[in-house]
Amino acid sequence: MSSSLKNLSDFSHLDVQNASGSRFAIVVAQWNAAITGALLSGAVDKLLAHGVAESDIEVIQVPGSYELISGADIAFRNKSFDAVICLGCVIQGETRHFDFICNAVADGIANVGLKYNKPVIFGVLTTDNEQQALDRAGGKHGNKGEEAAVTAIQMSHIARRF
Ligand code: DLZ
Repeated sequence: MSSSLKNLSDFSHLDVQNASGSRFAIVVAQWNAAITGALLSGAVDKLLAHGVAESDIEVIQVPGSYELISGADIAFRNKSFDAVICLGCVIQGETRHFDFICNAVADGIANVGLKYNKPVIFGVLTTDNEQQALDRAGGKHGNKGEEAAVTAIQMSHIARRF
């Protein structure tokens, strides 16, 4: 076996401690603001903890999760970010609106990433109720904003490597 293929179970290169010099945009939706605000705090704190300068983090607020798509596009179009983190919270209601928004956002931000050839991170909670969202925004299931920030750091590291 080729030596470069020997350690395929070694993921240690994803254990990026220092992300100083990398630039990130965080696009965050206003809908369910108490929850998205907690996701945003988690993401910002995580980036700072990994050495990202405050001046290298730009926060773009948009009305709802659906607008995360154009928010991510605007971010890449205007500045060179290593990755864009999208944060939102869509809570199931009585109509099919939930499905339309969730599917559109997932597809839409993926397309933005492909368009600019840069990582876009899906930090959107899609829950049955508010409690499930609170549990994932600093509650018993952690903070998905923090996880999104770590993923952004990992992906920007990979993008720089290859
Ligand atoms: C309209 C709507 C509804 C019903 N629910 C949510 C939600 O739970 N989370 C969210 O982020 N946004 C919601 N929106 C707003 C849409 O994302 C969008 O802002 C509007 O449809 C206008 O494009």
